[in-house]
Amino acid sequence: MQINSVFGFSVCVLVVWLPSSAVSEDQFNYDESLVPRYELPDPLTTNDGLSVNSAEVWRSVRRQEILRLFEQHVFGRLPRINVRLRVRTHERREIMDHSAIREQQTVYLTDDDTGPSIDVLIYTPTKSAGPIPAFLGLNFSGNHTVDADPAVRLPKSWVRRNPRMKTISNHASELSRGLQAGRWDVGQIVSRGYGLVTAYYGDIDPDFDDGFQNGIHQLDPENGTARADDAGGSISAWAWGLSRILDTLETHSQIDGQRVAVFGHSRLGKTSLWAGATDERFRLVISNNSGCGGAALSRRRYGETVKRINTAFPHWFCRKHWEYNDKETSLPIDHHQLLALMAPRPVYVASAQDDRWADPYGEMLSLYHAGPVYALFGKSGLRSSGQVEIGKPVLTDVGYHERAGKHDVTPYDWTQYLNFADRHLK
Ligand code: GTR
Repeated sequence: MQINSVFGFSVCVLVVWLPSSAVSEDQFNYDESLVPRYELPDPLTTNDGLSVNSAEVWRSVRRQEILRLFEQHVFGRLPRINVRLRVRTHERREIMDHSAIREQQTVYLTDDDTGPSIDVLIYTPTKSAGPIPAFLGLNFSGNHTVDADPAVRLPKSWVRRNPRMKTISNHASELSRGLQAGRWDVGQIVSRGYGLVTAYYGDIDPDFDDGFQNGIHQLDPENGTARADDAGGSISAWAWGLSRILDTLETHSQIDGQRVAVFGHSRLGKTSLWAGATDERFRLVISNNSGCGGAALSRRRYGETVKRINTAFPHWFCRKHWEYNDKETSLPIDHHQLLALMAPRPVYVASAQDDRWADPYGEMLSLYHAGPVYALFGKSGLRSSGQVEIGKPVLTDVGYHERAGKHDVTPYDWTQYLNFADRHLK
């Protein structure tokens, strides 16, 4: 498949959001006319060069191959940790004028309360006829940043020092209560009949390069041995954690564990995609502004590049992924195949217009090129590879929108996810 830039003009937007490490923007390309010509690996040709022409062959052969290629060359394997989960509920109370129930639980990963554990925050509508579908997503700064109520527990695990989060040490601050509530539209989600489940990603694996010693890595039998090239990085650890939370939702009294959508923003959008790929129990998968290493096509080298992401965040991917710094064309996969791993389940990709760093058009093209795999199942992907109008969502068996504004999660985004979920989960 030969792909050329579709624009004859230059798009020069240099407003990017680079929270974690300063970088000079002019090293990166934001000009569509300078996107290199590239050829995407065909999702429907096996490693041996055979054409895949049935859903059956996709499932039994090609899907396994692509999953393995992502394990070997991008994210690394999920940790091989066997756990017996224990759930303790600390709170179950009606909130929001009795319209919703909030639960706080701790999921213990060992028999000992002092071992690694994940605090989970759950919202469900007070009134529902039978088990309901739910969204599950990790949060960046602690459950207390999602909900300002002082009854919400502060994380005990490491948090990033961040003036915006009002933290001056690596401990959660009381002052950061509710600071990210705007990203979690609990009112809208619950009033439309869905549950919302979230947990702090640092409870699973603190987001810094510590040589994989902390979080759930403490439980990894491979820990202490020479690190394999395909050993999973933090994204694999976070994805593993999402699956463990899903395990607990399968026995939740109000949530239907068979209708859980996995959601994530930015690095956690890369994570929701990897969780959706590795765990087919997730019935719907949502990537919000996931960019490089998530929905975006690496070969486009638009905005963030493989080299930049591996350099700034060496712990996110497997070691083998570093070999593709400035060598994207040598990757045996590209990220349209990650999206194809969701098929035939519905997948939604959302971009933001000012989020050039994440390559909005590359995210959309990636979804478009996953289409042939959906077609094998008689499902429709995106119908055109042309740019989608800002603020005009496209909903088929996959969903896409580009919202005006910056890298973020807004009530507008949630409205689209709910509309999509109404079609596919209700
Ligand atoms: C950026 C990173 C992006 C994105 C973002 C985030 O610094 O370059 O890939 O993941 O962080 O997760 O906040």
